[in-house]
Amino acid sequence: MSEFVANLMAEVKAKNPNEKEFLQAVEEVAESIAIVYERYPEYRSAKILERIIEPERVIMFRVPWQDDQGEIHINRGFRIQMNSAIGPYKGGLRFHPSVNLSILKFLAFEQVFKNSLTSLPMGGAKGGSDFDPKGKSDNEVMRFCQSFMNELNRHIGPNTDVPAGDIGVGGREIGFLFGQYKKLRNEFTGVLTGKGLSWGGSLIRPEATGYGSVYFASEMLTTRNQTLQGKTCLVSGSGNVAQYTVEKIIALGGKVVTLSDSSGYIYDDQGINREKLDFVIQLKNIRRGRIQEYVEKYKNAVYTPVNPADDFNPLWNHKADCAFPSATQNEINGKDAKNMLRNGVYVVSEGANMPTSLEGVKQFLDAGILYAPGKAANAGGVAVSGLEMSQNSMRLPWTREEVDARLQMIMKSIHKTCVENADKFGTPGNYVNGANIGGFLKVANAMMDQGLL
Ligand code: NDP
Ligand code: 2IT
Repeated sequence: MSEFVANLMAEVKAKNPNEKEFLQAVEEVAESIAIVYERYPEYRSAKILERIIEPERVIMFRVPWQDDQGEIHINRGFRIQMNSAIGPYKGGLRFHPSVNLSILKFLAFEQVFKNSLTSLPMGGAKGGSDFDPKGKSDNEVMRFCQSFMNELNRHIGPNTDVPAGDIGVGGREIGFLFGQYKKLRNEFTGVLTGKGLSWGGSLIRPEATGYGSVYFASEMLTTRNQTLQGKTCLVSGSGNVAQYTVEKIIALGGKVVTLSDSSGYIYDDQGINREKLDFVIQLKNIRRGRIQEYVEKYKNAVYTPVNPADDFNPLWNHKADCAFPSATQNEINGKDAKNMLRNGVYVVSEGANMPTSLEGVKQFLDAGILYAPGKAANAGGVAVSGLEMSQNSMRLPWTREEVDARLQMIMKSIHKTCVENADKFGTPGNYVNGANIGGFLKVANAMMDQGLL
């Protein structure tokens, strides 16, 4: 660790004790920005990174709601408005019992760089609640979303802050949130993305993160004159990102052998084909069941429960060429990374945000594999959110083909930005530096132009 990073981290740690995910995200970026500061001392004296680390605004609020039996529950709601240098705040909402300030600050911090990489005018934000949608009825989820929006509505708007989905927030939740915003404000505007198609949503938004992550992997493979055709792929998660990652890998001729949820994973040596994927989509999105049910239907597949307290995750210990972690943060630790490399994995495209621990990242970088950090590889989701905002402003929907073509163009351009910046700053092939520096420079220049804020 350089002296600059050590000093910076000591300060950030003192100010934000116990925020381990946030500290992890900052440390990973700081290592890259140290290189920029050396070459361009004007950013250092303007303390651009130090300013980006401090959120512009943190909003924390009470979310009371009543369950179907009439019992009252109180959850905590958050919105972290991290940076608005290049556009309105933009980023998802996460509903999961693990949600806390550290997790949302890490996500909002990452979002600043990711949104900048898309080349669209979007600042960075994240929000959510420790509410657990699992096992709740549609009516309970609706009452929760309405209560959440009762407070959030006063902090957001189509030109101020535009939330979207993340873990636990999909089309159903965005619908309830949008309905309540419209009722409270008496405005039909593009205040949220991921909306339904008949009320302002964009084609390809549900697919965008997964498709984008696979497009990014294909771009990385192109640098070695290869394609996904015939490649064996490990995918984790079984939610929105994982589902469309599998769909695109199948379409490009790859073979997916794993999927997971927070209880365990399935390994299907014959590969997850279109029919099996449809079963998973029905299982997870409609019946809201567990991935374990996959092996009751497809007898050749094996289910293994996973205990997050164990020192490695067996999902990452299978022979494969590519890995698409698409569940949650820190799902790949140092030991998992070692297992992956030993099993032949040489392409990692992060659909999830920060799925790899710092130790794991170091191993991927040292091994010189094609490793794309989440802020580059999963930027397709927010990019198509940006395209949804454009369509809302124009009041004109684009076709599926048009949005998909733009998504592909954006993923190509992010890849190019990463490669060029990695080269320019003396670390060729290092997509972590490439993404961090590429995302940083645009925000930094906007902040320099706009004065000390
Ligand atoms: P979903 O809620 O649709 O799915 C999440 C999946 O991850 C589920 O299979 C879930 O299992 C699993 N999961 C969640 N928490 C944990 C945990 N603590 N341990 C193990 N597994 C877990 O969310 P998304 O697919 O939208 O999000 C997945 C990842 O992608 C997240 O990191 C998110 O931040 C990131 N992302 C999402 C984008 C989007 O557009 N939706 C855009 C960019 C990144 P279970 O069913 O058991 O909860
Ligand atoms: O992490 C992410 O980029 C998202 N959850 C999507 C954010 C968005 O505004 O579409």
